[in-house]
Amino acid sequence: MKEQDRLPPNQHLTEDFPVLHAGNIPAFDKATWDFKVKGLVENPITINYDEFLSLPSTTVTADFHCVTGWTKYGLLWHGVLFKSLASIVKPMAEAKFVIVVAEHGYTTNMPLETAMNDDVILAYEYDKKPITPAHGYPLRLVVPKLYAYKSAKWVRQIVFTAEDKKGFWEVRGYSNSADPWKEERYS
Ligand SMILES: Nc1nc2c(c(=O)[nH]1)N[C@H]1C(S)=C(S)[C@@H](COP(=O)(O)O)O[C@H]1N2
Ligand SMILES: [Mo]
Repeated sequence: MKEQDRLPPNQHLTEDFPVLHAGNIPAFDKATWDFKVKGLVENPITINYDEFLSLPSTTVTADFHCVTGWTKYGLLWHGVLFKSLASIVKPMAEAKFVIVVAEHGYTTNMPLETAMNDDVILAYEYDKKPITPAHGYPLRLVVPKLYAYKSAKWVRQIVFTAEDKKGFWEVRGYSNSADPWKEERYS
């Protein structure tokens, strides 16, 4: 793809990697940290950080689009694909949405079908190093095809549901569908 074709409408390119979030960067205590996948799944799991790191992992290179207007090209993430996590927990037929729960009660939501996309990853490394705390260490979701408020930092739970439930920015007026190519910024 040509460079200019990679930029969604009314976005501008940034070289650095801005840090953007509500609230404070949460502390990480490996002794108490856990990760849960629950709701409408056959095999709910609660695992610790070492167990998460031992899951089959892969690398995703993807552009990143913030709804406030900046885009960064070619971010290199390493972690566990959402779809490989789904193959472990086995979503029930009734599961149609996922609610992503992060520290401090930040949440975001999307159709299960969207989360199952090949490039949706629960990442613990950025640029071949552990993600920095400001960018979501120890674990963040990355949903490259949607505006970055869907890419929750400091993730602790994934909940599979039958009904959609708007997350932190979605209830504050940002688009529920968040497609940068359709410029779905506000609802
Ligand atoms: N937990 C949490 N995750 C979050 C946010 C937040 O406020 N809290 N902000 C989102 C928004 S609006 C953006 S643009 C990206 C920014 O990611 P970055 O700080 O790594 O660039 O994080 C997203 N994930
Ligand atoms: Mo954002």
